[in-house]
Amino acid sequence: MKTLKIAIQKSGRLNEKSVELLKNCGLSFENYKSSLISTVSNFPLEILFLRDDDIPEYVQDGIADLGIVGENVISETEVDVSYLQKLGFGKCTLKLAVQNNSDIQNINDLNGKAIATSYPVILKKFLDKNNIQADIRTISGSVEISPGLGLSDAIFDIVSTGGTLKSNGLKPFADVLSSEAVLIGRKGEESNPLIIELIQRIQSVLRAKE
Ligand code: PRT
Ligand code: ZN
Repeated sequence: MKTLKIAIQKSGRLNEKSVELLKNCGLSFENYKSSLISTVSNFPLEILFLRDDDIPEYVQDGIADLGIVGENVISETEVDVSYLQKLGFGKCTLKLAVQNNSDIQNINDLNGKAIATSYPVILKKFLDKNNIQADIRTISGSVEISPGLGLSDAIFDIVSTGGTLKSNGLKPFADVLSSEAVLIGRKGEESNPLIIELIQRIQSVLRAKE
């Protein structure tokens, strides 16, 4: 049977938990910081270590059969993949936030305002759905400093503890999307027995944690 490929984050917030999950599934593999690919010795599986942003497209295009990535990244890249299993880690919420002294109190106050984000696709959908016309400023990082610099009136960003917002003098006022790490697969491959076996192992690891 054809060896499966699973794409996980190379380094960052999801890397460690993704590796731990696969190891807890009884998969045996080397995890060198420098390697981009690792072969599992006791299951027909290869692990690809990638930037999280690339994982949805790799799975959609069939370069990887499976992937572990945040739901926020899947929504932002608008790929067509199947959601196989929520994994219970990497939990966060995409929120709108403003400076503590801002006049903006609810989403309708965003009309005509500038919002900084690294998630323009998700934000645009949310604003359109709520009939709000705002100027989306896409920046790739350090979104939290943009209101203080006068670059935006509000931000739309990932929040987990809220500590980063607080230390930048910001307060959240609307939750838009909650997210956690999920196992995704290429559409049409759901009946592959190796994928079914792997999902069963993952589910029993998750059940044992409950
Ligand atoms: O290098 P690569 O592109 O692979 O990684 P990355 O830098 O794009 O992503 P990374 O490793 O930061 O996050 C990977 C995934 O973890 C995200 O896509 C989310 O699904 C999930 N996740 C969970 C988070 C957070 N929690 C989180 N708190 N991603 C980012 N943050 C950041 C947030 O952007 C903000 O700057 O942490 C800050 C806020 O944290 P709090 O705790 O202060 O609220
Ligand atoms: Zn990324």
